[in-house]
Formats: sequence, C-alpha cells, structure tokens
Amino acid sequence: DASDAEVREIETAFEKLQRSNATSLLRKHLTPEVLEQVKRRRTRHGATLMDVIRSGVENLDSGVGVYAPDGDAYTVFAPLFDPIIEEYHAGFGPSDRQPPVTFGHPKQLTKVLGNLSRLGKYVISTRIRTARSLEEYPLNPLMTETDYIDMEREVVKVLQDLTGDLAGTYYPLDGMSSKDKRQLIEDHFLFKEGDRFLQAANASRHWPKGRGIFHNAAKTFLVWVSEEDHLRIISMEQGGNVTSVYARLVTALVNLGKHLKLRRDRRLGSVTFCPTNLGTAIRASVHVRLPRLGRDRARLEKECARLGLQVRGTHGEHSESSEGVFDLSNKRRLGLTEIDAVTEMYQGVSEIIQMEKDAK
Ligand code: ADP
Ligand code: CIR
Repeated sequence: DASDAEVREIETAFEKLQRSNATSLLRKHLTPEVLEQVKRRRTRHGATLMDVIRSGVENLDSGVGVYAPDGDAYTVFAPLFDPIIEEYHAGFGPSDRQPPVTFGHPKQLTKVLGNLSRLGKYVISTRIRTARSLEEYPLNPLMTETDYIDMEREVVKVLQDLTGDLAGTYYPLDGMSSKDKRQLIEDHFLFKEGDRFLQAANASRHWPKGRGIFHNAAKTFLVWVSEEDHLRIISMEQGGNVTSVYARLVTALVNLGKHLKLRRDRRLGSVTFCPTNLGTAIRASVHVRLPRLGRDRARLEKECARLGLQVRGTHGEHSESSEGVFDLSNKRRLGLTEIDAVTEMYQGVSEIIQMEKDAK
C-alpha cells in the first residue's frame, strides 16, 4: 500500500485540482469516490496514484492529465483510467477489447477518392505515426539510465538492418548540435525538447541518454527512440498520398515486429505511456490549408469533433496554427483497427476540405 505520507500528498493534489478551474479529463474523472477507491493502491513496480496524476496536477491546463508509470497502472488504477479512456476513445468501455492488429490493404484507402491532393491544393503533407513499447523494459518513469542505454542499443541494431526505402541512419540526441536539433524540429521531423507535461510525469530522466532519431535519407521514414514512448514509428511525406504513407508504415511495422518483442495488452492493444495513444497508437494526420474555416477556430474544432478529428497547431500538440495551416488527425486510436483509424482521418479530412471549398 501507499504510505500515509504518500496518501496525504495525493489528497493535497486532489484538493488543488478541485479548487482549480482545470478542464482536464483528470479533473473530471477523479471524483471523491474514485479517489477513495484508489488512493492507497500501488503497482507491482511501486508506482502510486501520484505518479499517474502528477503531470495533470502540475499542469492545470492539461487536456488529459494522466500517464501510466507502468503497464500495470492501467489495471491497478482502472477506476480512474477507464472513464478517461472511454471519453477520449469514443465510448471504449471497460468490457471492450482492442481488435487484433489489422493493417488491411493500404490501396483500399485511396481506391475511391484517390489521394487527398486530388481535392485541390489543400493538403501540404501527410504523416502517420504509431507507438510501440518493448516487453522487457518498464515505461518511462521507471527506466534507469542503463535501461535507456540498453534499449537504445537493442533498437538501433534492428533499425540498422532495415533495407530498401526504410534503410537509414541513427542520430543519438546526446551530442547532436543544437542547430541540427532545431532544424529537425522546425522541419517537423523531431520531437521538441523539454515538454513540461512529460517532465512532470518523470518521463525525461537521464535526458538525453538513450534518446535519438533514426531516419532514411528522404526523411520519409523515422523512428523516435525513448521520447514519450519507447518507440514512435513515423511515415511522412509531402502531399496527400495517404496510401503511400500508410504502406511504408505497415512495411516497417511488420519488419520491426519480427525482430523486437513488443508489448501488447489483450484489452488495450499497444501499451503506451499516455492513455490517448492506446490500441492502434495510430495518429494519421495531414497539414492542411484552411484559410476560410480556420478563421473561426471554435467552429473548426466543432466540425472536426463531429467527424472524429482532432485539431492541432502547425508545430503539433499544444502549438498554435500559423498561416491558416492546421494539423488534423483521427482522435481515437483504441477500439478500431489500424486501417480504420487511417480511414477515419481520410474521410473526415475529405469532408472538411469540401466544407472549406463551400465556405464563403
Ligand atoms: P505526435 O504526432 O508525435 O503525437 P506532435 O503533435 O507533437 O506529436 O507532432 C510531432 C511533429 O510532427 C510536429 O512537428 C508536427 O508539426 C509534425 N506533424 C504532424 N503531422 C504532420 C503532417 N501531416 N505533416 C508534417 N508534419 C506533421
Ligand atoms: C495533456 O494532458 O494535455 C498532456 N498530458 C498530453 C495529452 C495527450 N498527448 C500526448 O499523449 N502526447
């Protein structure tokens, strides 16, 4: 059980949340009843409720506010995670299950409408990413420096064996010049540094040890090592060819799945640090120009929500939009197949572009 001192810290955090005007899913779903149920619990690896909620308590502007310090946390703290998961992933309930990995046929995506560029010069670029955790390692807050270094070595060995379109080079963050880093971030290829949500969740310990980025020469296939998740696997290119982007990601995933022991939960699919990424962990996005719809962000958000889309700024989550360019992606990732997650983005974005064309 959690100690009395730990429980007191949790209760203080709860009171701070209650007094705040936070609108996070944490604030909403950590009710007095749920608190009472879980405040003394501890995972097998020793994590308490404080480890789950710290980020959302320190960052009262969080949208979600919780992270899973280890895979167990999703079951041990289910009374808190379940309603958050259900609300974020469009009704995925406690007895629902993630379907088995189903990549489907990438060509199916563009068979009817063709690629999204056919709708005009709206789509600038397309990106599909997913996340994977390795079975032998804990999640971020419990990773030791040695874990980070061992995991990096193990992953890089596998990445270096990739061939063809996927062949590339690994660039460790440790030793990368700040100029190179800045350029990679600016060009949308690399994660930003110093994310306060992740830092508060103790996900940035021993930084930059074991962190880095692998990419092919064209920067159309990229892997982030040990940022928010063990692995972020990314396929992206200019234009709106969703099939090409998705097909490249699928080839990579099939290949990596053969050489790495990936963690999969029977109910939740891919086990990720943030509950928003469970299941397929797929975020399929486009950068799209919406000069008309973009003038009224609140309305854009509303239309997108109706279509299952999430709106982000030009530099990703928690960033602003510049020059009417938005990042639109599928919001839910859990409770549907991989190809359906991409389809949801594809269909929603097609509709938004049609609305943009019709808007005055
Ligand atoms: P993630 O997708 O990894 O959860 P972010 O929202 O932080 O996290 O995005 C990471 C980076 O990917 C950002 O630089 C963002 O601008 C970039 N990005 C996302 N979608 C696209 C896209 N369709 N085209 C180009 N860059 C993109
Ligand atoms: C928040 O609650 O706003 C942050 N903790 C991010 C939530 C979802 N994004 C993510 O996992 N990157």
